[in-house]
Amino acid sequence: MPRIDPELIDRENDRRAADHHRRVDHLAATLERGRSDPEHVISAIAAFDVAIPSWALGTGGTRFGRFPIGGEPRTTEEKIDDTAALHALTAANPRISLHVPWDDPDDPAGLREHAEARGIGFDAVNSNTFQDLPRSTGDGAVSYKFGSMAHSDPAVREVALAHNLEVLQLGIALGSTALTVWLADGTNHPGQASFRAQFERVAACLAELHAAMPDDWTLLVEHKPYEPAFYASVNTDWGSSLLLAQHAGPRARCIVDLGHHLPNTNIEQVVSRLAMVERLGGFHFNDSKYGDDDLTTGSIKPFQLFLIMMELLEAGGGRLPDLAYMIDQSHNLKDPLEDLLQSTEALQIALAQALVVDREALVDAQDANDPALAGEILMAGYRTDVRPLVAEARRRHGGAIELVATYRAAEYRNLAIAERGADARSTGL
Ligand SMILES: [Mn+2]
Repeated sequence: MPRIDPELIDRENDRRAADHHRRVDHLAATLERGRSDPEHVISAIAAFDVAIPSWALGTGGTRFGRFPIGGEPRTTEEKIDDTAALHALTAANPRISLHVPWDDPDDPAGLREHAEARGIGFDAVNSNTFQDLPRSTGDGAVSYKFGSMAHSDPAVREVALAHNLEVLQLGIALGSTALTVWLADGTNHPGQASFRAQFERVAACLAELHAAMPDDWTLLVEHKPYEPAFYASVNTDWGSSLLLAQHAGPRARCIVDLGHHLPNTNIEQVVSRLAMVERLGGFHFNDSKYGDDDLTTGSIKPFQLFLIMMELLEAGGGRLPDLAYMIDQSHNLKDPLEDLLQSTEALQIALAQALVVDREALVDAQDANDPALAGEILMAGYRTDVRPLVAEARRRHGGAIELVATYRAAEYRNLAIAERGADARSTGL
């Protein structure tokens, strides 16, 4: 099994220690001259973690093609091994999120043991009712071609509900506490179906699913304006998502996928609204330039990510609320593990930037109707190079000061290719 040796991380950290500590001390002194406590920032970064999606550990693809990288995880067990490698480096990826039936474990207890032995737990489980696969549509008697929970045929809706209940049972066996419904329902043509009838069918189905959940579980709904439904998605925007969650029940909440908004949507404001009514369930982190939801978190709009962290800290009274934080990306060019390392670090950086903002001074400037001063205070946080504190938070928990360089020094990809083969292909997007 390929793994990241903690001693290798120590050696790599030792090589960088002198320079690293100089940078940490300098930044800490700068922050202390302001009103920030560097130790508070370090412990808040260390407390943050983000789940790894099982489907993003192999290369993704577009309709134009897919270019596998070699050594991709062939089984869910191997996906867990890759997650453990990421967690060893970041100290921030202790859970994996499975997607059924791309992951279809026949021995959940054995899988749970495999994960526990590597210090990995299970995040939200995800259902799939947008592909006709034996595990989701059964023997082929029904099809999701025209929808699942929104389908006009009650037999299809029943199969979709049954699949979700099966995923729920699997999640219970694995120790997960959340189910995310991947709802692709909608229409591609005006007049194809009634907006209202489709919405009401989905709402009814989600309410049934909610009623079947154990008390400590959360049902997560995720909106997406288009794709695969290119005319009208049933759960098209945060308003629709909120209505569905409210209808489903008190333990239903909304996922905000950063790539699932129409251009120029003020996502940080969406976050604020959903948090205000206590229906913000979590995130699928990624980034996008145009209409995709695949690019490295924080690689295109790092300022937006920072502003989202600002809203989360406000919602949590200065701390991050306890939500389902997950990365949801497709890695077409980079080594998927390197992309996930960069995404995890981008989240840690955005959070640290938000943490060093002088929030009391910001509120005073807001109350004094002084937008220039408010901007000065906000940008002082955003423009602080917080990377030394982020690296220090990782180092103190056994992680790497430099993520990608340490990953490369470990030659993890070569080890994975040697064990799994150059043509090993992962299931997923
Ligand atoms: Mn998503």
